[in-house]
Amino acid sequence: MTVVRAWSKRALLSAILVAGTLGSASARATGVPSGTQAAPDSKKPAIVTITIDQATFSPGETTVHVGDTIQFVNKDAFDHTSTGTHEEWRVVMPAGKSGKVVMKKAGSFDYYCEFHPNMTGHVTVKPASLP
Ligand SMILES: [Cu+2]
Repeated sequence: MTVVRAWSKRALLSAILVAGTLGSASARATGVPSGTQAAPDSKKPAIVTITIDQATFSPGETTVHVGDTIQFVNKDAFDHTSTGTHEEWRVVMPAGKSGKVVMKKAGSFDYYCEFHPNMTGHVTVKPASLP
């Protein structure tokens, strides 16, 4: 009786040790990939498209991050510009063409078209570190 009881205790102990080893190994395996992937993805610059159709910027309200590019695609048969209200940028889009601007400063910016001053839009530029 005492011999059997001693063996079963040892078997139980080794089962706990195996379970403990497996547990820590799987935790380590899942921890490494998520830590190395998350950081570069969140800082990758993006290209955001704003379409101009029938003398309207769409969407009229856009949020990007510092370093992102805004591409204005002019679908109209006449020229437009995207000009910052305080001349932070100026992009000319001939009929059917597109133009790009890289957002370098964080802030809140209104813009308009120099040929059609009632065409307006707004861009919020967040610091690159913020989500
Ligand atoms: Cu215009």
